[in-house]
Amino acid sequence: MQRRKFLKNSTLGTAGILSAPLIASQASTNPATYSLPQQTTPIVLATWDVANATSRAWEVLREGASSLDAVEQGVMVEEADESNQTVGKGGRPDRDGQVTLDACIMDQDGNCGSVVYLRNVVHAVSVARKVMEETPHVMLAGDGAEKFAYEHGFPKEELLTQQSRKEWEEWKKTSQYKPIINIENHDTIGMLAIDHQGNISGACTTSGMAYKVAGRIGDSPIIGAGLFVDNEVGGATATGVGEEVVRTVGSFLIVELMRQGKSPQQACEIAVKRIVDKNPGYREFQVGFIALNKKGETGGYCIQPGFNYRTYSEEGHHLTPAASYISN
Ligand code: SD4
Repeated sequence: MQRRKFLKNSTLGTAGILSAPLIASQASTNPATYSLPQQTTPIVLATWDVANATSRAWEVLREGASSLDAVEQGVMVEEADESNQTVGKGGRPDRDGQVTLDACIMDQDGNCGSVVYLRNVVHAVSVARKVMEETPHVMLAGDGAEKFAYEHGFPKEELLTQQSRKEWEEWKKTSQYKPIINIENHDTIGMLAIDHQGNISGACTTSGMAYKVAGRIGDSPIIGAGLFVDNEVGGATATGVGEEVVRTVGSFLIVELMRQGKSPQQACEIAVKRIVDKNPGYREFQVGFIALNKKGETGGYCIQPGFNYRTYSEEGHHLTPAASYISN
């Protein structure tokens, strides 16, 4: 914020002294000017078709609250929705029948918080926010994260629903006791928003890969991999096979590409191609990214067809089918 104010002031400050063409040429060559938003119309976008979540985030933004409040409250909708079996309550368990949640959140000042392997607490994203705001740490895991959640008033709750238990019991009959890596099994919610002040925040929350090996952590709670925000540039978040996203530090990569002048769409495409180029097995799994820049431009791209993302702005609600590396 400080830096943005400084840049803004210095641009305005020089306007009276310098001739207009010189200002224009500075604007096109100085990457720092990228941080000056053309507009601060609020917008929210999220991985997959999560209309209830983006509607909630939009309501929060419209009331004038921060993008941080919007992304937290938006993804909480999916955490509470038992019918979404890849997030929060109702999430599919690991191969031993335990539902374990991973989540992270990042604000406009670069503050971030994360929880991994959290059990018995529905709103992992809110625990992550508490880690960010009330501890000097970024990440809490397992029993420590759970204890921290109770200490901060979060209720203990059974996360394994009858439906997810039934499916897990079916899976055990035929499985080779391996985690499933398929392309249908992805509805992790990653959400990015800009508020009226032009500030960007993001959140990402998941129950991880269904029937994973107990203890496995994916990309979703890893800052830089499943989510990254730099308020001078933009934000990005991921869904899909977390191992592949971690290997490329995908969300950080996208934000850095945007810093270098790529559009959110171009940056997502380059990050997916990086995964494809480094991975002969890319036809076997899905990875998708969405991104947002300071101007409110958005983008999304994935390996396999079938990925889409929801946006909500003053223009209304849109479901955008993302282009993919492998065509239909
Ligand atoms: C993970 N990225 O744990 C998550 C999985 C996912 O919908 O996207 N699920 O690897």
